[in-house]
Amino acid sequence: MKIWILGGDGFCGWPTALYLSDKGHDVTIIDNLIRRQTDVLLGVESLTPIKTITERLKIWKKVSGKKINYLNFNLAEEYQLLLDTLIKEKPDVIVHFAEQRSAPYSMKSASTKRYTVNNNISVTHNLLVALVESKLDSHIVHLGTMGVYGYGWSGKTAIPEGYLKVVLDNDQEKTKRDILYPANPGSVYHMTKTMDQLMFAFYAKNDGLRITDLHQGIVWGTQTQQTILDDGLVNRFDYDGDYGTVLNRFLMQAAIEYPLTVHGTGGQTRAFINIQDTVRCIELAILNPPTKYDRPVVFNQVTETFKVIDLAKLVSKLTGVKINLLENPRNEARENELIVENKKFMSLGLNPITLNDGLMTEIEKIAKKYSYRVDKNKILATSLWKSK
Ligand code: USQ
Repeated sequence: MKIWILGGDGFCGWPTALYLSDKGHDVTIIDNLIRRQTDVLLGVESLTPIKTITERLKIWKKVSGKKINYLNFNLAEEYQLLLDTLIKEKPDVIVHFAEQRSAPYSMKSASTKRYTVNNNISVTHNLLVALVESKLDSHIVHLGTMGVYGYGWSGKTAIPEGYLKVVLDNDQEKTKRDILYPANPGSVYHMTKTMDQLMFAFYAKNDGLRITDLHQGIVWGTQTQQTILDDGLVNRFDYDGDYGTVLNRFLMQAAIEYPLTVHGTGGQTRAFINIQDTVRCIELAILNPPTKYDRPVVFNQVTETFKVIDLAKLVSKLTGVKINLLENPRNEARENELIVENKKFMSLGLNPITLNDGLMTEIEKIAKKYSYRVDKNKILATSLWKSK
């Protein structure tokens, strides 16, 4: 298949591009490299030393004998170029990762809130409009987030995959409906992903666009079977207070014996998935597309749930590093339960990597190996949800 990866230079996009190329697909990355510029603005670097996109692609060609094409343009702003390129290239599938993905960064300032909304909403909408205009039938596979459901929920029934069965209570007939699970974003970033869902619902209904929305949990791990083939293919690893995600941050902190930065009590329960399962899920989604005029298909792309404090205890037990309970910079529930349905990917054959399988390898092969690159001044999370 001819597959575009929007945002294919990023943490999820890069290993996905390699995986799909390895499987024999004709892959094109479209990326304006903004994530690398944001690192420069924030004064941080990936823990792993990542090569330029041109070098990465050259190394991939040498290692695998396969070519990945690369286009640099701004999907939020260069609509005509997007439309012309679509008409010329006619991709079968478009995997859409091209969004600002950090919740703390999205809450940092008025400017980062506006950037996150302007970029994320415009990229998604431009893509949808361009597909309608081009009259192509490309399948969009979008990386959404578990955070669209919010974490205020606590109960005994699992969060369903996208849609909730309801009975309209103010209706004599007690009509049954399937509605999008009520959106409850916890940051400006998460809010943009809830807005994406509405745009998808509209364009699927009105224009018959075929859309899969993947509600992914927090990714941990770094390498995949393709990124380990050469040091120059290594995936990025964010550890800083804005882009680093909780478990990878704990792994890096353990490697340098920095007390684990638990926000609040650590009672927050979150859903997790290993990066190698992310790439497999994307492939499964590509191989199982919706048909025209179906509502968007939603998968919960998660394999395990944990409380933050339990992750910290696990890493602490493995490595002996201390735990530090910090004042929480976020506005989030101190404690929550979380049960999530993920039957769809399981029934398609996903055989998940669990935390027990990979934690020590991550600490030894990545966090310790590159620990000399850590800037300790960039570890604490400083973006506040509310000014003090
Ligand atoms: N946390 C800590 N200590 C840290 C970092 C985070 O206790 O050093 C806590 C946070 O307060 C939060 C939880 O860990 O309660 C998760 O934070 P995170 O930074 O790992 O994840 P989050 O901000 O939710 O966002 C990440 C990705 C985002 C993706 C999302 C999936 O950056 O792109 O959509 O995970 S989910 O969380 O399921 O919505």
